[in-house]
Amino acid sequence: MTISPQVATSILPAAVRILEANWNGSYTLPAAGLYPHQWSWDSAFIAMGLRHISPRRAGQELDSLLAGQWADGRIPQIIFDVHRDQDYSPGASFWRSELLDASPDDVLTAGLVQPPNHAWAVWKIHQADPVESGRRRFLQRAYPRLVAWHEYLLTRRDRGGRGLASIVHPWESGTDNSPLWDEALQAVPAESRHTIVRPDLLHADATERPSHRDYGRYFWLAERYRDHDCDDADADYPFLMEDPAFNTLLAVSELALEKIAAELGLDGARHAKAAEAIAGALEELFDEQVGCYVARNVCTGRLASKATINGLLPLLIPNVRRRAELIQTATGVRFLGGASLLVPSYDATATDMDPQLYWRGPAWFNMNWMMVTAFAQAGETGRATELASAALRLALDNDFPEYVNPWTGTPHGTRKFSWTAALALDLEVDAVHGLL
Ligand code: 2M8
Repeated sequence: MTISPQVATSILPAAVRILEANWNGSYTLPAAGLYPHQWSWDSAFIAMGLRHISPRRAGQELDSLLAGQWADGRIPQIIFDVHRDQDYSPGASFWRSELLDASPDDVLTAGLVQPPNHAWAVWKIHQADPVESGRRRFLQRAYPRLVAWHEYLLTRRDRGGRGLASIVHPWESGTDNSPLWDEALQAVPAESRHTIVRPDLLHADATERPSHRDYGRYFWLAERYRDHDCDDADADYPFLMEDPAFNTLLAVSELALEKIAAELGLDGARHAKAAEAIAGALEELFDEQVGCYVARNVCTGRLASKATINGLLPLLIPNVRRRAELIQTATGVRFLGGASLLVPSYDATATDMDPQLYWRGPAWFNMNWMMVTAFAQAGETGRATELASAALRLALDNDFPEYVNPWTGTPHGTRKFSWTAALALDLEVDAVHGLL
């Protein structure tokens, strides 16, 4: 991969400065102002970059996340810093996890989860320094916890009974206000009992964040889930979605568990089988009309027939059956073919695509990093290189923004965003080692 010498020499110090500034002693804040706690899938992405600076610290990042795991196996969406409860909503005082037996005693957490990219991260951290990892018994400690996490998702969360995990809230997808959830959210009342405060709007423009109406529904769902003790047994719960991105990460993480098991001298065959079963079940979510995978509403059985970045991510699964169609869609007018610098989060041809509104159009660095990996894996090295170069340049030129306009590169959301810095660092290291 060719990256300009100026970018190559500037990414490392600039990214390290951000990761240092956002490190709070045992984990990395996604962004100091907007996101003042530990977020689940952020930590895994951040650790994938941190491993290049300090494999030990990358391990600590995951250790502190796993300390928040519940007895039922779930890894929570957020582990709260109680000193900053007023800085983010909903916080620890909303979730009241201390009242539930299944939650840990010593940390307060949200009841929801986020996409399962953790085993993938754990394996990468181990590979960065197997000696250090071995000394800390990192894999030995993480493996049973990760197995319990996946078991939770494939049992309690298989609400559709088809071998895919369901999300119970848009926040669980990580792509909060993606158009994939619009139709299903119509069944959710827009008024919550909780008074909604929006500390997020102190740090990002209201035109770039989910609306107050979206928040009404988010809080209504969160209250309903919390008030049912977060037990996943609420028969009439109105929002259950099978997300192709969430389930892709579960399959990719099962493949990582296979490798971790082998490293520990255990039989990893069941993990390979689980990955294959998830990939097989995902096939039912392929939508010929839009040329990618879509989400299924478990409550109604309907498919949300929209082309989003979530639906391209199954390209990360080795031997995915629809590889050719996915590459065609990703490089066609709906995504990169529309003269985009980076892959947008939503169909560039959709009339409601908004290039600056959160997960309804802008390009995100974690998603583009996964697309670089997917293209490289599929043998599309030219694409991978081009995308990685654009991501590195846009990250560096714009102070590592949360997301950008995919056509112009204009930055949006918060800046000095940890996963942007960490994943840019990872891309640069791969580039330097000729891995792209
Ligand atoms: C965003 O989500 C949080 C809720 O989890 C929010 O909007 O307040 C999403 O971009 C999510 O993917 C990310 O993990 C989180 C923290 O960076 O922010």
